[in-house]
Amino acid sequence: MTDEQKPSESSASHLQLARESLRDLLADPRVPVKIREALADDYSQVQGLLDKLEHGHVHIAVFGRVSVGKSSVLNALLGEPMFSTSPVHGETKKSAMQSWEEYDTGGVFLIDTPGINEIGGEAREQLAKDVASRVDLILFVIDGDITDTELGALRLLTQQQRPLLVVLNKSDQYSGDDLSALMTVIATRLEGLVERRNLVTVCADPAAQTVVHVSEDGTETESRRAVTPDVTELKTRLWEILEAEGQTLSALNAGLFASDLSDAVATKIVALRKELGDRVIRTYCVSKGVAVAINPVPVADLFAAAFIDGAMIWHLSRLYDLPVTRAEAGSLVKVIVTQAAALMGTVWAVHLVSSALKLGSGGVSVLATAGTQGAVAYYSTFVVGKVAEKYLMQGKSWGEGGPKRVVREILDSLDRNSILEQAKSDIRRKLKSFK
Ligand SMILES: Nc1nc2c(ncn2[C@@H]2O[C@H](COP(=O)(O)OP(=O)(O)OP(=O)(O)O)[C@@H](O)[C@H]2O)c(=O)[nH]1
Ligand SMILES: [Mg+2]
Repeated sequence: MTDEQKPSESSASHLQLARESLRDLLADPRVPVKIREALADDYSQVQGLLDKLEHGHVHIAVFGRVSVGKSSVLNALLGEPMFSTSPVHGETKKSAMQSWEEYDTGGVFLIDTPGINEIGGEAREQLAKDVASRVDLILFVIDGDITDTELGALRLLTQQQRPLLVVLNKSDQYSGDDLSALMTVIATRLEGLVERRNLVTVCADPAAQTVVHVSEDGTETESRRAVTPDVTELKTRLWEILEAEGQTLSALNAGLFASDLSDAVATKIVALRKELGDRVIRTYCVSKGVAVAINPVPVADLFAAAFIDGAMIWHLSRLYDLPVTRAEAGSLVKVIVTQAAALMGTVWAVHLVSSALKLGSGGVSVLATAGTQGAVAYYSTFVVGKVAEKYLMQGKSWGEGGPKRVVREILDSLDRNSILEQAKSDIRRKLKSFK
């Protein structure tokens, strides 16, 4: 194994890992459809990069304002009009790819993209990131002095650590002197951003020239003569880069992509667990609230409460891949409830008073107090759920301050009144659905 092969192999194994973990997540039925779709996109990108790595493919994409001649530049490189061009802005609507056969070792692909004008700052930023994270080399096409918008986009793209060439197209529109003056200005603006040797001029689709013929009798006729495109400077620089870095380009890119991706997926998983956890907690809160509201026996209320809380923790622990037994879940409930009871005496007291009220009276007052008691039960399950979630998030640990600190932090972070309001409306809705 030579040293040059190493980066490509470690990128490949990174990607392989990323692919496997994504595939597992995609197969997990607990993952909601939306997130699964988002992961499916990542998955197909990883798959694409793996294929690319395996075959040593290099992807080169054009980027730039509408009508600067992006598609024309690619056609000139290909020597064939493979991409559609037009004087009308916005001709290219979506990305498309063609193999560049001229580069003998093969495996080099040219990718056309739509112009960047039509989209706003944030969308442009996203597009820049997407393009740059997938391709190995960027051709940033301009057709005159570089604008502020272009400089902004260019800055975003150069952050991505990919080789980038700035291609000044339509050189036929300038006289020799004007062109060199223009190049000097552009090179100055690009200082610190793009190396001078990575700024090239081309004329991808020059306008036809008018030729005047003077015949022997002095009559003049005009004809139009097609001018051949010239992309030599670009081709030369591209080949230099491909010769020097060829295979490692895609390996480097894949490595960067894999590390970005694992961060992105980790963030998604955390968010996903949080979202699912919230849903689990709320479901149990409603069950307990309803059970307590409709159950006329207070002792049974409390029994149902502990049972439901235990089931919730059992369910949450599976979500966090740190499964607990029923017994462990039960003792966790005890720990949390003891701490919470000490810290929020009043609510617990209300719960008990309310239970007592329900026992002592009948008829209308049963209904009136049942709702309140249900809401309090809902709230207590909410607290237990949030505390248990924190314990699981910390890898089944209370951390330094023990359970007391965690319970206090959760209690401080909750807006009790709005949760009680939520509880009442959730319980009311559920009770209506029974009728
Ligand atoms: N004079 C001159 N015109 C050119 C040159 N290259 C492209 N054009 C013209 O510029 C216009 C736009 O070219 P396209 O290649 O479609 O530009 P694009 O950047 O792909 O445009 P969108 O896909 O709309 O973003 C066409 O009319 C081309 O003929 C050139 O080197 N010189
Ligand atoms: Mg185009």
